[in-house]
Amino acid sequence: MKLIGSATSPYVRRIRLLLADAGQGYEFSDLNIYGEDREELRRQNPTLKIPVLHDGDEVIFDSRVIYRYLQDKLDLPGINWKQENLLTMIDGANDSMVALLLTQRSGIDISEDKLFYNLQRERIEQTLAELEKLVADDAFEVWNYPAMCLYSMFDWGVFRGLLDTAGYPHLSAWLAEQQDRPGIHSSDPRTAA
Ligand SMILES: N[C@@H](CCC(=O)N[C@@H](CS)C(=O)NCC(=O)O)C(=O)O
Repeated sequence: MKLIGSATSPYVRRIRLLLADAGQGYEFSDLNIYGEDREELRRQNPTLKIPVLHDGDEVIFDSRVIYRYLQDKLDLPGINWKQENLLTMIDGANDSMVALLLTQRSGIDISEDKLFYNLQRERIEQTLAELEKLVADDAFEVWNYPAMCLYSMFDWGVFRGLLDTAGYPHLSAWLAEQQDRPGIHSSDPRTAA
């Protein structure tokens, strides 16, 4: 198995955590998707996004689909409808944070009172407030795929300076409790930056 990604991507990290937890070995291709490895990304995925998983002749795009593929292949637990909604919330916050980061990197001031930035900020705040409540209610007690996605998203938001841990005491405490889970340290975006 080969995972095409980058050492800092939260969508790639969730799959790295999953593979580590399942004890599945794999080759990791760490691309600079906005720089020198752009051509390789074009060859890998027409949507120009990571992660991409290669397994023999199969090439799978998108972390959510990769999970479904690995679930079948490695006999992992299924995701129920409630958990699908958790993934949608986590992805909503994560996509908006990626959009804000790329806007910021384009030299645009994202603190301006503009519709697009306001909508992203509102989505991030709303989903994170809901996730904070769910963590307080022990909805993420089990270290499963939604928990790995939550960990990767929240830790990445903090790493990129888009989230303030002080506003999310339950999430922050939950994050600290997961430090010894398989793959957490080796996939830390801070060690790659
Ligand atoms: N829905 C996709 C999202 C993946 C995604 O947005 N990945 C980011 C890296 S963190 C990316 O490739 N961004 C490239 C771009 O937006 O141009 C998934 O779950 O795999």
